[in-house]
Amino acid sequence: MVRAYVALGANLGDAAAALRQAVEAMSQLPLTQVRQSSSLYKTAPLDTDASEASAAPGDDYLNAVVKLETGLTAPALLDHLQHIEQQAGRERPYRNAPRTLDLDLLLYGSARIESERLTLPHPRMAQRAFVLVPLAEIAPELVSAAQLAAVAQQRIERLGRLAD
Ligand code: PH2
Ligand code: MG
Ligand code: MG
Repeated sequence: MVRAYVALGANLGDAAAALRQAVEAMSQLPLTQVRQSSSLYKTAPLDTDASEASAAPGDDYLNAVVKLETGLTAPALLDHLQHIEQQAGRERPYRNAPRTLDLDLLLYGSARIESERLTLPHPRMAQRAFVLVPLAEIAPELVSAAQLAAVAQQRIERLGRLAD
């Protein structure tokens, strides 16, 4: 079994319901258990590609991070996460478009992977308060004070429990 961390995000529709349903769906995956989930956070949208004609800045996101134990390989886990995104009605009209559900694999054990589909650890996780703050809540050993300080200007507000 491998310990993996997944970042959840949504900023379209009932985002809280989408994140809760995603945790439930991950708990139903083969060979996989959800060990811990962070609180639910409201966060400012980051890095939206405003150069796209159709790109609006979008609403605030809800974000969270969960810890999984899984016997799936990293590519198989990614396939399942993308399937859960599709079930939630995810469309990809342009990069960083507002989304009903985004599931990003952050870490898969100590794996370092650079393939066309998957880069691990997630290459942008260290720049994002919406990843580091919930990750630090459930895995404080993985996030340094310096990393948190580097993203301290990004708006993030803890709303409460994601799952019980
Ligand atoms: N996801 C993005 C782009 N920007 N901003 C916030 N606050 N939360 C996200 O999950 C997020 C984002 C691309 O996946
Ligand atoms: Mg993402
Ligand atoms: Mg994604």
